[in-house]
Amino acid sequence: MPLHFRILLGILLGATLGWLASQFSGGPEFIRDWIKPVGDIFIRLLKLIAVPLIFVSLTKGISDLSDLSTLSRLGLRTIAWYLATTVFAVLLGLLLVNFFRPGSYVGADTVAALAEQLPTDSGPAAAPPAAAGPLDFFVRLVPQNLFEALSQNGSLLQVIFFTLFFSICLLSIPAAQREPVIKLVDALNAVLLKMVDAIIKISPFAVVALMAALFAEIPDAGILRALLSYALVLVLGMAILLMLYPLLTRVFAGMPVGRFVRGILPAQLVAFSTSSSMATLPVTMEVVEGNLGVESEVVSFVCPIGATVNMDATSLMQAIATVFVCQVLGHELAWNDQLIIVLTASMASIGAAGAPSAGIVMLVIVLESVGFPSERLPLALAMILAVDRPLDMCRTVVNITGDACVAVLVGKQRG
Ligand code: DAS
Repeated sequence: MPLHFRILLGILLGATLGWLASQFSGGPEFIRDWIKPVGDIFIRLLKLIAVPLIFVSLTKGISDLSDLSTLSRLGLRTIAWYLATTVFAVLLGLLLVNFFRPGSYVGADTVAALAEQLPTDSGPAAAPPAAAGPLDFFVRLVPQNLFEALSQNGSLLQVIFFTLFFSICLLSIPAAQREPVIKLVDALNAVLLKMVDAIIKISPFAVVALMAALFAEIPDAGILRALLSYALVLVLGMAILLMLYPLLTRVFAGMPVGRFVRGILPAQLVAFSTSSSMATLPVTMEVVEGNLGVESEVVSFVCPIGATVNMDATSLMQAIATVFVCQVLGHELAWNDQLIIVLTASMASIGAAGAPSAGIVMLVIVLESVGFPSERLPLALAMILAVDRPLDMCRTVVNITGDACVAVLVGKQRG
């Protein structure tokens, strides 16, 4: 049975189990003590893999540029377009989730029930240190201890700062010297993708546990209403992105909108059915070169990097999901927390692998970057996972469309 059907089955089974448990005394406690730990283990595995995955996939993405001159010729333009569309997607997500406030569809009684179980000393928006100066954020960006940055209390941004610093210096040493490092990074990337694959394979079981814990705790219809509104806000954001790409290729590359929309369709269908940008990559490259007329040198450079580091819909989802779960828990995020989301969601989507549910792997990191209490991560993940299957299929379609759009833009501008 395909993974997405197993996950859907897990959602239904978990929700039923949780609801049944909530009807009997001692039921929620049974779920908490004997079922929920499976979900907790799944979340710990996600947190375990996220940081090394970011370091290796980002290093691989940059070191694939072969040397600094390629970085300047094709790479900078490609990275500029990738970053521009990714940051736009995050800002769009924050605009939509703060405007429509899907998390407010949860009844006040549910929010109260959830909030009272929150640890009082660690709300999502943990206050910055009182002595924080105006540039403190940039000072703290530089990790003073790599292993501390990689550890639990380090920050994602410090890991990314080190990775970018490491990768650019890697490109600046002679090719013969850096070859062994690049081979090692390639191998590590392959191993980590296998680990992500293994973690995602156990996700149906984790989904049962997470959904059971969710519905044992708050089996009221309010959460369903909130989840539906969350999904609609995300779909609206993805629709806007899908309208943006043909406009960009029309304005900056003179490509007729119809040619782009029809040309990319075969890859979109594969993306929808596989939920994986990586699995779709061969088809994306074929249609970008064959239907959209981009030179093969540009296609073979821009598309593979795009499939791993350019995931606009995933960064859109992470921005919306992070603010949504904080809304459900009745906690507003200050503007500087939302600024941190722009950075971490953009970078987390770069580190996410182009695999099914990869966006969920990084969501844990974005939530922690705004001080979201670890104890409530299972609840947050359960809510997002409940509706993530069909949304992941849509996200993958948007991700590969964004990759194709940038390939057309970079290819046309090469002249
Ligand atoms: N399924 C991912 C992809 O392949 C998208 C995601 O998980 O957000 O693009």
